[in-house]
Amino acid sequence: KKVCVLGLGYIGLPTASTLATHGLQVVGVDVNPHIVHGLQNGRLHLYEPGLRTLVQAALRSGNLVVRSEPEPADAFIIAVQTPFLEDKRADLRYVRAASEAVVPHLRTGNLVILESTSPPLTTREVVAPILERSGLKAGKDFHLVYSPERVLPGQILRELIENARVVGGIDRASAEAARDLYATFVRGEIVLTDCTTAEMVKLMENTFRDVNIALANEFARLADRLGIDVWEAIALANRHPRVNILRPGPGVGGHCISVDPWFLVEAAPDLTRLIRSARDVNDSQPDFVVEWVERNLGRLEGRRLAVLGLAYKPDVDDLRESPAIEVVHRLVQAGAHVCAYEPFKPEAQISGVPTVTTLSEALKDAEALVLLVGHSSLREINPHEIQTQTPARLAFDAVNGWDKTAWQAAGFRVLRLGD
Ligand code: SAJ
Repeated sequence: KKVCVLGLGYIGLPTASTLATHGLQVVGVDVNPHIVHGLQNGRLHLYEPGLRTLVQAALRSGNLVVRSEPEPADAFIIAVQTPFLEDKRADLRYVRAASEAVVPHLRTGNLVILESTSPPLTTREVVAPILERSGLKAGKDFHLVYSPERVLPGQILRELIENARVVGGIDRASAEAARDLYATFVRGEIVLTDCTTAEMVKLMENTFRDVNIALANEFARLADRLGIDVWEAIALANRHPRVNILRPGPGVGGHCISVDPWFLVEAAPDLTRLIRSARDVNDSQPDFVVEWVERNLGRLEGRRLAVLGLAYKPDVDDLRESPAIEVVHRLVQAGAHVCAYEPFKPEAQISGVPTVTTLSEALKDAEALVLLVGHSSLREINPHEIQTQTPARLAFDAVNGWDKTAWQAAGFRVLRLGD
C-alpha cells in the first residue's frame, strides 16, 4: 500500500513516519521548500519528543520519502493547518489547496482522508466537490473520510497509536477502508461514524476543554477577589468523584483549543453563547494577569521584569497563539522593560517581544520575575541558586509552578495567580 500525506506539520509528519515504520510506502508532501529540503537531509523544522528518531528511522528504511508534490497512491491523508481569519472564521485555503493537489492523481478505488480540524460540513461541502472535479464521485468511485487527529502536543507519538480513533465516512464503505488503513498502527479502538459527526466530535472535545479552562480562570479571578487560594480550592473540589476542574493560567493558546470553538460559533452564532463567552474569558486572561502584576508591583512603566516562558503551554516549543506572548505585549505597552526567556526557543525573534537567550541574562537586572509557562526546566529552577544572580526578590507565578515555601526560604516573595 502506498500513502501520500499532505502537510508535514505537527500531525502530518508523525503520521507519515509512523505509517512508514509500520511497513507502508509513504510519500510525505509539503508545499514549503525549506521543510522538504530540511527533511530530505534529516533535519526537522519542529520539536516533539521522540519525533527526530522516528523520522530518521522512517527515512532510513526507505519507506518514507519527502516531496513537494503529491503522486499517485492508494490513499491520501490531508493534514494541513486550518487557522482562522481576522473575523474568527475558519481559513480553509490550505484544505482547499491540498484537495486540489490530490485531484490530478485521484484514481478509482482510492481513499482520501481529511484530518485537519474543520468546521462542520467541510468534508461534504468543500472537499468532496473539489475532489469530484476529477470526474470521480465520492462514495461511489473513491472513498472519502474525515478522521480527526486528537493527539496532545508533547505526547503525539504515543497518543497517535494509543488513542481511540474516530473515523467518519461519507458512506460506510469509506469508513471501513479508512479503518483498515489506521488499523496498521492504531492500537486504540477505531470507531466508525459519518463524516459530519466526526467533524463535530473533534470540535466538541476541544470546546469542552476550553469551557472548562475558562471556568478555572473565572474561579481564579473570584478567588483573587475573595482572598482564597484557587489552587487549593480546585484540588479540594476535584476530590469529588464527578468533578474535574482544569488549571487556571495566563490564558488558552495553541492552534487548537483557542481556535476550534470559533468554528462552532461560526456554524451557528445564535446557538453558541456559552462557547463564545468561554472564548472571551480565556482571551481576556492575559489582561487579568497584567492587571494582577500591576496591582501587586505598582506602576509598570520603567519596571524591569524577567518573563520566563513564552510557549503556548509547558514543555513544547510552539509559540503559536501563545497567551504568554500576549502578556508580554501588554507589559511592554505599559512601559515595562521586559527580558523574556523561552528555554525551548532561546533564539526566537518575536515581533514586539524583547527576548534574551539565557536564563541568567533574563535574571541579571530584573526587579521581579514572572513565570508564565510551567516548563519543567523553569519549575525546577532552584531559588537558592538564582538568588545570587538576580536583584529581584519578588516572583509572580501565573501557573502554580513554584513551591512558595522553598522560594520564601531563599528570600523571595512568591505571588501566585488566583491566590
Ligand atoms: N491550559 C490551561 N489549563 C489547563 C490545561 C491547558 O490553561 O488545565 C492551556 C494550555 O496552557 C494551552 C491551552 O490551554 O495554552 C491548550 O493546551 P492543551 O494541553 O489543553 O491542548 P492542546 O491545544 O495542546 O491540544 C488539544 C488536545 N485536546 C484535548 O485535550 C481535548 C489534543 O488532544 C488535540 O489533539 C489538540 O488540541 C488538537 O490538535 O486539536
